[in-house]
Amino acid sequence: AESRPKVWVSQPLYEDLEARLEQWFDVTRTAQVTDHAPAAIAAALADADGALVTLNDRIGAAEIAGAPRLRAVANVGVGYNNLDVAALAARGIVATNTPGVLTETTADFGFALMMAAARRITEAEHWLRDGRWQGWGFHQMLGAEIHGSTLGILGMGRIGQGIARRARGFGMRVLYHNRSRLPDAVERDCAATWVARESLLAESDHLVLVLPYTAANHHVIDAVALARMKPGATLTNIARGGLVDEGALADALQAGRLAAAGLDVFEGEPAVDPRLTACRNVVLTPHIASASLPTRRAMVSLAVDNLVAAMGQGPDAGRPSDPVTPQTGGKA
Ligand code: 8YV
Repeated sequence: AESRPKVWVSQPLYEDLEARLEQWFDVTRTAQVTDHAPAAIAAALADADGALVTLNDRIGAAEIAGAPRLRAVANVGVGYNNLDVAALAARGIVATNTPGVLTETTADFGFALMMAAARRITEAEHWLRDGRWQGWGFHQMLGAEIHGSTLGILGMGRIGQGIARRARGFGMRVLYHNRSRLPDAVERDCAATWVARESLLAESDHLVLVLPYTAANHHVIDAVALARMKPGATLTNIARGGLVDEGALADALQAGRLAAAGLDVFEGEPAVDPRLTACRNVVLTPHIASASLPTRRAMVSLAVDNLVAAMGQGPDAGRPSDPVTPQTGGKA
C-alpha cells in the first residue's frame, strides 16, 4: 500500500515544480538533456506508471508495448507529433499537451526571427565580427522591407493570430491560410484575410509557418511550393522542421530566389542539415521560440498538473486540461 505510482521525467525540471510531482509520485528523472535514445526511453518507461516528456522523446508503438503499466503521458509543448497517439489511445493511456501558455512568447519570437532574416541581422553581425566592415556603404547588407509588406501566415491558431496582431503595428498587410476560416470577429481583430494556399505562397513577402506537423503536411513547403513563392520573399519556420523540404529550401536560398529564411526548427534536430548551415542568408536558432523563464515554467507547471490529474490525483483528478487521448480510450 505504501508504493506510490512511478513517474518518469525525461529531463530535469524546475525544482519547485518537480516537488509538486513528488507529492504524489515516486519520480525518476533522466539527468541529461541528451539522453533521448530509443533504448533509454524504453528502459525508463518499462516500469513507469506515468511520464512527463518533451518533443525530444519519441514514444511510438514499440515503446508503448514495452510499458505495461503506463497510464498517462504529459507532453510539454503544443501538439504531440512525438507521440503515437493511436497506440496510446488503443491502450487507454491519456496523453496531454500544453497549448495556450506559450502563445505570446512564441509569437514574439516568430516575429523577431522573421525580422532578423529579412533585415539580415545575424549575417551582418557575423560580417562585423569577422572584421570585414571597412566603413559605411550604400550597398551593404540591404534587406527586405517589413513595413508595408505582405505577411503570410500558414496555420492560424493561437500563435498565428498573435503574429498577425503584432504585424498590424508594423503596417503590414496580413494574409493567412488555414483549413478553416476564422470567425469574422477574430479575422477583424487580427486584421487578417483568408486566402487559398496558392495565393498565400504567391503574394507573401514574408511567409511564416505556424501549423501543426502531421503526415498530411510533411514537406508542405517543398520545391514546388518554394517555386510558387514571390522572388525575394522570406520564409520563417517556428513550427516543426518536417514541414519544410530543407534541401529544396537550401537550393532556393543559394540561388537567391528567396532572400532569406529564419528557422527555429529542423527535421533532424538537434542535427542541422549542412546544406542549410552552408547558406549565409538563413538565421538558425536552436528551437527556442518558447524560451523565456516565465513561459517555460508555465508549460512545465501545466504539464505537471496535467499528469497529476491524468493519473487520478489532485483537485482535477481525472480531468486533465487539453487531453489528446481520452481517459476512456481503447474502444476504437
Ligand atoms: C517546446 C515547442 O519547447 O511547444 C512547442 O510546440 O515546440 C516548444 O515550445 C517543445 O515542445 C518542448 O517539448
